[in-house]
Amino acid sequence: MSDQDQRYMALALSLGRRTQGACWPNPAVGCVIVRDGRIVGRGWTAPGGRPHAEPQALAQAGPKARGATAYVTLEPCSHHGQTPPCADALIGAGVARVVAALEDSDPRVSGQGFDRLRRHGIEVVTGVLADEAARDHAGFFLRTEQGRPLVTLKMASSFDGRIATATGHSQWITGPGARRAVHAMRARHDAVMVGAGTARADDPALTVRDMGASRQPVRVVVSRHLDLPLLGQLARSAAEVPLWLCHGPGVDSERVRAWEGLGARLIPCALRGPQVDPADMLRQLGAAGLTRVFCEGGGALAASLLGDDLVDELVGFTAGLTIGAEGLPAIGALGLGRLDEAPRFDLVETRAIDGDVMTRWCRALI
Ligand code: AOF
Ligand code: ZN
Repeated sequence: MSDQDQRYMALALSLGRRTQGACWPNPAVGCVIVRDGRIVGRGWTAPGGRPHAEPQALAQAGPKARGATAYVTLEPCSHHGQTPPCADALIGAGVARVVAALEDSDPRVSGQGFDRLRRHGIEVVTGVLADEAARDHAGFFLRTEQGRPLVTLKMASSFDGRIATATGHSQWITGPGARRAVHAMRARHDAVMVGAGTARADDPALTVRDMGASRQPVRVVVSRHLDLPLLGQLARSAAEVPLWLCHGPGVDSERVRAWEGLGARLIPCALRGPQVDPADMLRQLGAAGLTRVFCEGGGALAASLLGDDLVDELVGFTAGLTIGAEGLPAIGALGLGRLDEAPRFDLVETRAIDGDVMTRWCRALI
């Protein structure tokens, strides 16, 4: 694998990321077409998931695609869906070589896209920047292979890991720069999720603001009893921005009707103990098409996801203040006896944002 292949694949990956959060259940793929050392086409999966990346890059390249190399972050598709197979588009355009990062995990494709290209005499190289691509497409792979979306758990806390004082005062712990970074992260996920306690305490809108987002993430609220304020920000905006409510069995039918009347989608989930079962809930969100979920707390929901090993990425914003032991902890009880039972993550990024520090940690996925 040459340096040049890696450079063009890095560009294809960055193009693909442009629609992360806006094309679920499809993966956000990037494509670059290079002929004689010049980039002649760039494409990425369109918001909503179609058209796919390759036909857009090919359209830009026009006749220059003949004899060119196409760099794609995922195996070109081979199935007839709502659009014709991308493998056929590459063959038809006369591309000589396809460099892909990873094989597609969708059973309609997995390996058949590569086979088709090779059968038509196209040289196929795979595995270029595969680790980076696996991170970018992790939500898509988790959904197709395990039936659940990727979960990013975010917390904005004091130096001592608290998210509010004992009286519930929480605005604001981190500064405006960190809050802007949170909005940018929301935009790169298919859905933003909070527990009922946070929805009641903060009355959040959970929308992406001032980012020029092409699509708002779905708002997911987890509420065992569906006891959420019908006059809050979530209720007011339920007709415009999707609001999905995950609740337990036997909830009051009046509440169900009221929320449905406001435009919310109700998702009944199984219970585990007194709580909504996090694994069942994520399975249902996966079945509904979500590939990337950004969980913003609170402590009880965070603990239930962590306790079941359902968190793939942690994002922390830490502010330089201390709130003390009586403050509200960012993560509820995990009931651990030994440290080796604690879910552990690898540090992948640290950044100072104004006066706060952002850290990002990943579960090893590959
Ligand atoms: C590509 N390029 O840019 C994307 C691909 O529902 P459909 O027909 O649009 O197909 C969705 C599947 O296509 C999806 O599950 C994945 O296998 C592939 N996505 N493939 O060649 C793209 N987004
Ligand atoms: Zn395709």
